[in-house]
Amino acid sequence: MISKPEAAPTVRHDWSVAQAEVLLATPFHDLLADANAAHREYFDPHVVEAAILLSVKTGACPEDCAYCPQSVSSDTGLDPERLMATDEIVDAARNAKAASATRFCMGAAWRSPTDRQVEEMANAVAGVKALGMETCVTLGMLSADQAVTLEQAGLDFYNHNLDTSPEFYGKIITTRTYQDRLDTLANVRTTSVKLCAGGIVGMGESRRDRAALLAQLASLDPHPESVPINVLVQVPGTPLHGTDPFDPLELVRTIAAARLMMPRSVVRLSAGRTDMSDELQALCLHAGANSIFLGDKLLTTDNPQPQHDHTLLGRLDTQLAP
Ligand code: SAM
Ligand code: DTB
Ligand code: SF4
Repeated sequence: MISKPEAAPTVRHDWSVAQAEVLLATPFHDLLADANAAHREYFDPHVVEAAILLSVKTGACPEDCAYCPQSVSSDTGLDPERLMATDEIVDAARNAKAASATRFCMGAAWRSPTDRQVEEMANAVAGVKALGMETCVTLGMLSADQAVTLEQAGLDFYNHNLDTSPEFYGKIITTRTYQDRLDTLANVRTTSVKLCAGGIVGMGESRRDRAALLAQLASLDPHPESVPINVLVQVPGTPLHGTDPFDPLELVRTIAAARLMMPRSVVRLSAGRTDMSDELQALCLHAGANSIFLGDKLLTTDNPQPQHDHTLLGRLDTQLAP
């Protein structure tokens, strides 16, 4: 008989790395059954949330994140672009709303914004909010005062990822520490702005690293309201281009474990979908993912064509959140 580790659809903040690793190693069908049950306990499994991304300031980023095409340390031939004007950003949000997105996520390739840049982003947030959309920004490291400025503009979510385990982190980024990232999350938590925090898989990390990432995320109290799980998009010219291929079923396990460890959080199947089969994405949604980025572009890289996504969701009897 297969001995099955205890599934825990309850909300806990004391997951050890070893417990998370046991969860990831659960026999596949048991893990998926438990994750799907937890998903159904907290969410309608037929509904997926759709967010649309816009890169509002592109490239020339001083950080050395080895996965990122926008870093000055990468040689990707990307044309850097200055911060977009507020009305251009709001126009793009209007298009996103017409394309059925409920959340508009604005990303900037900054290490940490100046107060002036935060003021400009606060204006953009207010403009997007006025369209009746949820707003999310990802601007790099943020102080508590800057988080208050964004809160006052009506910001709903701040995205800042831990990316990987504390142990693997130093192989990926050297220009800011894991603690810097935790400090930004804590600064956002001094306000009512909700947290979107997750990571990337497929960077050559071990299963234990994925367990440690999930344990870190689950130790946040409350859990991040949104948990993006990105699969590395391998961009030529970035240091991680050429990383060994990643077993897609490890992605499914990671999503299932995220669902079980943070059962009330929205888990987003984020970057990397262009390289996934429809069947793999279906398995990820079955394992508890309930959000995607819609639109043919992420920040600088490709995302599936919207029509393809609509058709896939239809084939899965799944609707977009109203
Ligand atoms: N500069 C800000 C920061 O790093 O916090 C915000 C933008 S940054 C592009 C947002 C996130 O995108 C990163 O934390 C990382 O998780 C994800 N990301 C960037 N490049 C990626 C890639 N090639 N594949 C998968 N995810 C990626
Ligand atoms: C997140 O976790 N994934 C999004 C969003 N947050 C900002 C970004 C993915 C970026 C993929 C690489 C690119 O398009 O530049
Ligand atoms: Fe800069 Fe963000 Fe890319 Fe890192 S992930 S290089 S901080 S844009």
